[in-house]
Amino acid sequence: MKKLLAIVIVALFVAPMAMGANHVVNMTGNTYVPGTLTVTQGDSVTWTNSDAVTHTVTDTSGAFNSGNILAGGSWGKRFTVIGQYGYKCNFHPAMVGTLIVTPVYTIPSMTTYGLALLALLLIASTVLVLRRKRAGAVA
Ligand SMILES: [Cu+2]
Repeated sequence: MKKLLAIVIVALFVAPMAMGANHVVNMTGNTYVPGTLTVTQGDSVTWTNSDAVTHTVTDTSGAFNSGNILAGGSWGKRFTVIGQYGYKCNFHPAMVGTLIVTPVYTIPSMTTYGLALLALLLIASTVLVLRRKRAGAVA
């Protein structure tokens, strides 16, 4: 029973982070599009350089730095730490963007997370019923 509970807890809290979505920020006309992007903890973001000049994705507080992203190139990173990140291009001071990483636990709708919870509860209760039947505890 304790083992099952541990599996359920790990599945609920680790699985959503492991299944992070992918987002794309386009660099075009010396602008990040979208300029502000909100993602969920564990998601990945890929910056794609559609310009004919080199850009960077450089966090203003030093949390990350892409290095040079050549024309047509791209750079990606997975974000696991919650927060608001202001970033800029080292070559174009007016080229700025914001990335907001929100906690994985605040998904407000019955989407994948809710369905996974329902499935796990169903499995857990089925296992419990089967165990009781085997033990002869069910009248
Ligand atoms: Cu640039």
